[in-house]
Amino acid sequence: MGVPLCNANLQQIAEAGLAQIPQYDRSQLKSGVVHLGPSHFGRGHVLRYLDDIAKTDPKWGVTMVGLISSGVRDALADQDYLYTLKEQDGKTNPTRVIGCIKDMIVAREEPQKVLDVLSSHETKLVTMTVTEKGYGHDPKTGTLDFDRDDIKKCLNSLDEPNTAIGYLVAALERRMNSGAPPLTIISCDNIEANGIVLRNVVLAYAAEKSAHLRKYIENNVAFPSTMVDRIVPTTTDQQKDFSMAAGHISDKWPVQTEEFMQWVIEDNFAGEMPDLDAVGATITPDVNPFKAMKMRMLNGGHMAVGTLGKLAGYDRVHEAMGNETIRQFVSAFMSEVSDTLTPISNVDFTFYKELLIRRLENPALNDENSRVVRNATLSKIKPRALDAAESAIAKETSYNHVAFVTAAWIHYLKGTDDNKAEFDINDVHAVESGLQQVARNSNGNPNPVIAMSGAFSSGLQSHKGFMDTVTMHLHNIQQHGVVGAIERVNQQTRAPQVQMAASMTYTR
Ligand code: CS2
Repeated sequence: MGVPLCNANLQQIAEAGLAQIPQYDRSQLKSGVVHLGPSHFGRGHVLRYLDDIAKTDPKWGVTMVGLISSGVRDALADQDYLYTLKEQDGKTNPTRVIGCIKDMIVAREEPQKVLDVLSSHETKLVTMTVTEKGYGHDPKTGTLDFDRDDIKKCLNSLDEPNTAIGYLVAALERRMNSGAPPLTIISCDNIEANGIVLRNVVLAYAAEKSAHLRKYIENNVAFPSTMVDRIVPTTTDQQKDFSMAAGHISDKWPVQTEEFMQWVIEDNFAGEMPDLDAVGATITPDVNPFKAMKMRMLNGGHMAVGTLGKLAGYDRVHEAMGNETIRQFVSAFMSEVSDTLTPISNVDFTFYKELLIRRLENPALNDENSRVVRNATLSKIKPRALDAAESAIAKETSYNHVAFVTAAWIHYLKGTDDNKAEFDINDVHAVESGLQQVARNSNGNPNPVIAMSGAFSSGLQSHKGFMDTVTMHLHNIQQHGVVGAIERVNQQTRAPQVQMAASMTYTR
């Protein structure tokens, strides 16, 4: 057993050189921020920024709210809500104790307490990492999905919410009635136009309560859009056990991440805000170009390496990147999709690509291919690949690599790799809807999967060039295996000049 993580042991932890401890007096923390969703990403990214904020201003301490599961709360409650964050660049791997969580509540157990903190006048900022599903929206329209069971249930008992959106609206009503200060609610989930989606669903939900509440929200609450970036793999049980061993800090739920982090936030706030700019966030009038860049190059790159890697028999992202054929393809894929992007001043997409390749190669992250392609049918193939194909068609640039990833995804759905080993495709929708079976039966014809998946626009489905290219690649993958098929693509593409950027920035 190592040194148990708790307030009383912080000094000992620092003196033994085990981790950097909070450089502020935790007893002075107030709860200016409520964070919804104790996900790995939330704890590895948003809370890391807020921990820096707490150093200079203790009023921005955090109350963490989990909706259903009590797992993280149970783990952290025994350790005064402290946890360790390992920021692994592959060489030094510094560990930092994050101290900014003041309290943690599980909504299913203490719903009133959640409403109390969300409507407290001390709360000025809400941040959210509740995953795409947590918004209750229809991804096709970006508006509240009144047909969803959880939303229906919530709307049937407006004062006893059971969804993130229901809690927000119930709390905003209380804030309206008690004359609370304005509130900023920041979505930190990786969905397109996240601020707009959040505003849409909150306003639609509020309108079911009263037009007056809707108006109040329009006038007093801001929903900035954001681009968030940091690779935060899921902590494995092995890592948890390892952290409990002698010579370490005993932390029941540590988080491991990389050195790089980025948070671009739309300059759209209501009332008082922590100085996020001072701790490295970028505040900008328009986040959309940053979001598109990250979604298509990084998340699209993840989609590529995860799909191709798994088919080639690799479980880990860095292992797949260690295969030169796959690495060259991923690099060329990123270059191809960068041609579809709107230029951003001071940003060099080639430097950005080089940095991304280095991040994906980081062995210390040990990230899983199955994580980066998880639920691809519903939430990944469209924003990470097909949107780039549509832009490429419109701009008359190349879509060859995107078509290859599309074909590889169709093949991946079958759940058998090039060595004939079966694997779990980690895509609930594809399994439950029968799409996986359709892929297995379709014998080299991509059309049945494309038609059934719901991810392709009619324009893309009727684009002969794109569809023929997908069909050709699918044929090659089946015929030569994924690596053999990639070799054919790489031969047609000039060898990418990947010269690694030395620093963690990619600006000019
Ligand atoms: C990954 C992301 O699962 C995925 O879709 O691509 O979680 C990725 O690690 C983050 O967006 C990085 O910021």
